[in-house]
Amino acid sequence: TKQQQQQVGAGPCKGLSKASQHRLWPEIDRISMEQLRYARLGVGEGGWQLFAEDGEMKMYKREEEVNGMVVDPLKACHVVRGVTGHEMCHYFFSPDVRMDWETTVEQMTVIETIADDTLVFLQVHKRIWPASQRDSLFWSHMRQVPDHNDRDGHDIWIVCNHSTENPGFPSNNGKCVRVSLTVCLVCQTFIDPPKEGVPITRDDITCKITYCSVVNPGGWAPASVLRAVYKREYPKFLKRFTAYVIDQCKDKPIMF
Ligand code: 18C
Repeated sequence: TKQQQQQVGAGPCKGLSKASQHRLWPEIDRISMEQLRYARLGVGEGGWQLFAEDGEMKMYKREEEVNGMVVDPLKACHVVRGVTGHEMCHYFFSPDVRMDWETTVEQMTVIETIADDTLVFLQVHKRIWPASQRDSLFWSHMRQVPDHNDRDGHDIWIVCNHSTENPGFPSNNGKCVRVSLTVCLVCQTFIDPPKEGVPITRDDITCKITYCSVVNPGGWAPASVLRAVYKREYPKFLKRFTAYVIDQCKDKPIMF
């Protein structure tokens, strides 16, 4: 029964998302958990090459092409102090703050609210000369998952974004070429052992993040321009986004 389902939960999901009744749910659940496993694999194997580094931020890519289009998978690792994984994921997911940190987007619309933790976005991206302008349509799902390797029971938070289709918003009608994307942000919170009777402060918190992304440009774009955009935009995004979250959180109570 529905009640039993809610009690036992479904798979690795702690509670059952309201999105579980939706036609996209099997795909959302499967891709999110696949992305979680993929994010947690190291970069030691699989031919990852380091292409950008800044303090504790490290970005790796694998050069890949599909039908002559660059689709280089990216994997980035970073350590951010003073914020939790829940906070990181909250600001990455929330449409309310998207335009405050996202610099590749010209226009953002939530076209469907599947549940509080699951939305469908349509985004029009900034145009890069000489290529056509791009847009993207994707579901975005946020979830807390238990970390079985962590005795202290610190959970992992994930946001997964994955392209989808919607008959009301067909691709390539008009000026934009639709990109397809699979992106995930996986965050783990570490807390320094608190001293007796002393409350945990932001100085005791460290967040380890992994960001993975594969974007297919959806139509021809010059490989050299694309790789140059990639090399500039991903480090810019991760630095700007993490600084934004630190700044937003600093005077707020900790959201564990
Ligand atoms: O993950 C990020 N943001 C999320 C919320 O917005 C979401 C979005 C993913 C963006 C996918 C990229 C879409 C293509 C955009 C076109 C490029 C615009 C650049 C404008 C520069 C001023 O998951 C953070 C995203 C971080 C930045 C991503 C850069 C990706 C570059 C890939 C290029 C592929 C498109 C090719 C366009 C033609 C270029 C010659």
